[in-house]
Amino acid sequence: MYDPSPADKFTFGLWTVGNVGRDPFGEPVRAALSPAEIVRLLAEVGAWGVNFHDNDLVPIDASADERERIIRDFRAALDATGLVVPMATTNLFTDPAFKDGAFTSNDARVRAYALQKTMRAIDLGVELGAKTYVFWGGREGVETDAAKSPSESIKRFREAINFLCDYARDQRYDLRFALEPKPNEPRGDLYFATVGAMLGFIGTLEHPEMVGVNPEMAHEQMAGLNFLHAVAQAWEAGKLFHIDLNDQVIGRFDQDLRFGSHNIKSAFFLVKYLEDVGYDGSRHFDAHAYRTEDAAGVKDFARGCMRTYLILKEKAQRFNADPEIQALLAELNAVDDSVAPHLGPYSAERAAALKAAHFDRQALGARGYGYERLDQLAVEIVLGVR
Ligand code: DIG
Ligand code: MN
Ligand code: MN
Repeated sequence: MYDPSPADKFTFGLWTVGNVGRDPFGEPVRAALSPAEIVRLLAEVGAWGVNFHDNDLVPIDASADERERIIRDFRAALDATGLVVPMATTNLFTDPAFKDGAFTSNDARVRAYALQKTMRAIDLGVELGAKTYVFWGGREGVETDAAKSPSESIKRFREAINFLCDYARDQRYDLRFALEPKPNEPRGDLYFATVGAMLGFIGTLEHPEMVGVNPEMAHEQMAGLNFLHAVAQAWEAGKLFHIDLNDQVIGRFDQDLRFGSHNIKSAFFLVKYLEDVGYDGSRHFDAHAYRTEDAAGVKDFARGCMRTYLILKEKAQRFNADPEIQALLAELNAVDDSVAPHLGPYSAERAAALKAAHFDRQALGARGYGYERLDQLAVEIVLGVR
């Protein structure tokens, strides 16, 4: 009942189930897998698609022959398993050249190299079928604001995205860009820290219609924000082009935990929202297994992400079909006949009538909303007793 199918559009990046368990205080604990081995692993656990950074697939120093072999083997694995490549992105954060950022580096040579690397990575992503291109500015930030003006950095980032939008248009690529925010890590502070900051930025671009956001659950939660509200604002603005699902303990470094493994209630309301509004993009799990896990544990991780999503999807259906919950919501959202004429688009008549209307403020303040009952019912849905 909770087994994934291609219709669920579950995807994983090569770097997720390929994570070797290195952390700032420890060496790798798992063997590295080839891209083809990762594709076969994802097919075995029931994923629909696989995403990649350029250098997850082709190492930055690979020769032309190695590059050709790697891509051939990757394609063969895709063909053999039926997995697709919905999203691609550029690694602009691992190589030391990017230690002061990529598009916002103070070194103009680095900014130019980052554009070159990204154009080549876009070509590769499109060649393998990607329709969404993610930009996560992992090094676009500072440890000290003595280094550069934040507004100068915004200008540099805008120039880069405008240039690359024009490149994709020039190449006639069927591609949309999804900007992924994060408040900090690996830099002390990252520019464009939240979904809201990215939405504000997109409006300043030359081609805003081809640029949206890729919200990540752990990143908004690191900033102490309600991830659902960020996703809903992106969706409402027509800018939810992709989504990175995982989990996070608030106030910690980016843990990229298995989806639903910590904030189950947040995960429930997020899944409910995505399903209620009919989001039809990838459900991408940008997460990785605990460092304690072996190869079998990595599959447990991947299966757990998808299974929890499907369980919560079914619970959202139960919430939407629950007579008591729906009766409470209908009552809460009912509009009293006495106030209905006052609501709606502006007109001079409506404004005059509204200004003259009488409101019993004490009565408005005295009423109860019944949210304790409503939330208890939601919790009981999540707990599986309704
Ligand atoms: C980190 O959350 C970033 C990188 O994993 C990748 O560039 C992007 C795409 O999911 N998320
Ligand atoms: Mn993350
Ligand atoms: Mn991410």
